[in-house]
Amino acid sequence: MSTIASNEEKIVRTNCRGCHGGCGVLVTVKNGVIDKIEGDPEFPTNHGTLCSKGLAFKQLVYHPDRLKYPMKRIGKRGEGKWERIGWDEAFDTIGKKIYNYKAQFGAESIVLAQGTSREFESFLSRFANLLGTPNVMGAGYMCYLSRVVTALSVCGKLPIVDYEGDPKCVVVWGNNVVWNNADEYTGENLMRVLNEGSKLIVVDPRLTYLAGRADVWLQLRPGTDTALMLGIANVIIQEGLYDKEFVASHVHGWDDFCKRASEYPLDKVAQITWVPQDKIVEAARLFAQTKPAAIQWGVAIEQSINCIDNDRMLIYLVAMTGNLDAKGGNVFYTPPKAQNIGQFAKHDALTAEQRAKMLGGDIFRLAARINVITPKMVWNAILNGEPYQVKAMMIHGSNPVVTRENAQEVYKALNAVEFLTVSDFFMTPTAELADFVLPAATWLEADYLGGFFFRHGYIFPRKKIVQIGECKSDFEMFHEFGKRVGQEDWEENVEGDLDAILKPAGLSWQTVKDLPFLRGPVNYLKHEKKGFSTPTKKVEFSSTILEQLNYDPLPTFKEVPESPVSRPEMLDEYPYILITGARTPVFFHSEHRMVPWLRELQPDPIVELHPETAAKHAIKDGDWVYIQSPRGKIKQRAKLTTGIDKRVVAIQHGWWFPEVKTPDHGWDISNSNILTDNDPKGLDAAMGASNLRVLLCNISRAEEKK
Ligand SMILES: Nc1nc2c(c(=O)[nH]1)N[C@H]1C(S)=C(S)[C@@H](COP(=O)(O)OP(=O)(O)OC[C@H]3O[C@@H](n4cnc5c(=O)[nH]c(N)nc54)[C@H](O)[C@@H]3O)O[C@H]1N2
Ligand SMILES: Nc1nc2c(c(=O)[nH]1)N[C@H]1C(S)=C(S)[C@@H](COP(=O)(O)OP(=O)(O)OC[C@H]3O[C@@H](n4cnc5c(=O)[nH]c(N)nc54)[C@H](O)[C@@H]3O)O[C@H]1N2
Ligand code: SF4
Ligand SMILES: [Mo]
Repeated sequence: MSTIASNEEKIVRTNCRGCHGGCGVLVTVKNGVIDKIEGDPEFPTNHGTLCSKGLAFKQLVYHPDRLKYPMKRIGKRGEGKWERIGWDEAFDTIGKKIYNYKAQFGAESIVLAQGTSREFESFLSRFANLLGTPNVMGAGYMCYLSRVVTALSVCGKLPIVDYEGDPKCVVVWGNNVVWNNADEYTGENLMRVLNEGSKLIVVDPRLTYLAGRADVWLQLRPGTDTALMLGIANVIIQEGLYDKEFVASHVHGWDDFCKRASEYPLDKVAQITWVPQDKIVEAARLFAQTKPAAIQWGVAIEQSINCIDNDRMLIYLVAMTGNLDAKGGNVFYTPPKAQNIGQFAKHDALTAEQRAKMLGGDIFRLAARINVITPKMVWNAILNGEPYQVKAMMIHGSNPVVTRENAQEVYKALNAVEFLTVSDFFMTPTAELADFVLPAATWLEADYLGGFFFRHGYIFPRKKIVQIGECKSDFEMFHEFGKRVGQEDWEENVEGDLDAILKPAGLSWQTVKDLPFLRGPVNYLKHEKKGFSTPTKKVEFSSTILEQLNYDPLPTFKEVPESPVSRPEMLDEYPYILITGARTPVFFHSEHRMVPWLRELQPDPIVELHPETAAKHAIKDGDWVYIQSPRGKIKQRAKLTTGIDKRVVAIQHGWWFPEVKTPDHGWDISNSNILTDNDPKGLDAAMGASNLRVLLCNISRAEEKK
């Protein structure tokens, strides 16, 4: 371990990126070593609060198992035999391989892959675009980018809850922001408005902390959100509670939308969703009659065949009640005048000819508009050569063997791909399959402009504090790979690239590096002057873009492919509805299982069961339980709770066991994605989103421990 040498004790003000990021921190550095990470009381997004992951991050930085230098595989795939190499050899060999694959098979034969939004996303996309591959695989097909492209299509931009504007009613729909601090949000801001008296409506099949303190909790049948949203819209329309002025001036397709909503009367919606009619009415009235009101949502409703219809229905509910871009509603923040991600990533550099080769681009046509592909298409291309052979994959910051649906197929495909590189902090089950493993720097080990692509209007400059081994930032890796394959657009060094991002604002890295944050101006109701950035300049309740792409211009509810209603014949064998992946505060997806302070808080994967359901199978609290779907079987440990319906089972995602020292690291023991499916017929037709949340399962008591 090497660190920047120093004898003094100093406190560095920076911001954390242990998850999606955005919490201001004060890092105490003693003799060049990080001693303590604390919340920054003066930071606008977290006001001194910090989560367990931020507090424990120094244990990740200095973990003895960190990857510290580049390595080349010397044995067979998955055998765990590695040889240390230098960066020059790594860049040279990988650069040459990529160059040759492009020359021989076309750039599309190379897939760039990443996980949830990492800071290097723009660098990775820039490398891909300049290389000429349209194939960048992330999580956007079922998470966040679905929100972005849907909003882009129906109202011009993704609207964010304006906590600063003090909403008086917040709807938290399938989201747990107080634990997850996802994307542009920190839960602390929701807590403030609630503590100041804001009303709360929660839509969640589980009794979360927020559901427990809600004025109205709608405990719906998982996967039926679209029906509930249409039902609520129908009540608001029938009772005349919508903003008539806004609708008259700023809505396209209102009449058609009202007709569609009228197909969801209360009795039908209650039957589909399990939510009693009076509760639906109560929620609709409270939301529509309290001003201002906002809707806070996240990924649970996107991991569904109804993905984009769920996203747009919530935008419509905000818009029809006059809360779109209104103070305290869901608003369009203006970022500082830096380059946006599309500009820096040089999306324009990808030729139409190459773009047309995007895997699944002709199938998931809305996703293709923002260069999002769905993993199933990549596995098909690797395993069956359809529509062409994918030869190489470069994975940065993702652990698809654990985090992507149908994990057995993912494992098979990553074993089969001809050339694989993985950049990570640790040797994950995915990294074990690589030809080259690259040691990545964490947020404490690199300079960067944090959050510049989020929609909260902030940029958080973040300075390098320590150097661990030979770790390099992914920014530097892409910069260097770019140069090695002859891309001329990169600046002299990464600092030059950051300068280029800041140039439109007349700033540079040196001028911003000591600032806690930059922020664009906050102003509301911009549509009153210039309308919305859609083809009709209105909020499109009937979407002209979706119509053009040959999808239903109006939202509709579809049963998820594996539910008691769509597959009643399965119920004998798989009687329960399974939801997967509700977050736990101490882990981020498949990360952090090796961090002692965090693992101590949660040593085992947890399956939530209603006590009566558990009793039927002779399962007691704390027992290991098998959970089985048509794809496979895993085990997790029972937690009995009356906060879940008797017909529903909830498991955690992201589990592998770093303490298992064989190269498989127990990736298939408790991995939720052994159970999930990726059959293209069940994916959202516009986005390619998979039904990670809702499927059918059975349970039984497992005798052994892990
Ligand atoms: N069943 C089920 N599966 C799910 C979900 C679910 O709800 N249910 N949720 C899904 C969602 S929403 C998402 S976004 C995906 C996330 O999927 P992933 O992004 O693949 O998940 P992570 O485990 O966060 O990240 C994988 C790896 O990135 C490494 N890493 C972290 N930061 C960096 C970095 O800066 N550089 C590099 N090189 N490596 C880094 C970590 O060490 C970790 O091994 O999971 C999805 N999977
Ligand atoms: N600590 C921590 N923070 C994280 C992450 C993490 O892994 N750990 N992951 C990050 C990522 S990439 C993401 S996408 C976000 C996700 O953050 P959120 O969007 O908040 O998602 P979840 O916590 O997965 O799910 C929220 C709630 O959805 C409920 N739910 C499940 N199925 C349904 C359904 O069918 N309908 C409705 N209405 N609700 C349902 C669950 O019970 C759960 O309480 O969190 C981010 N932040
Ligand atoms: S919520 Fe995320 S950014 Fe904030 S302290 Fe925790 S890990 Fe860091
Ligand atoms: Mo996500």
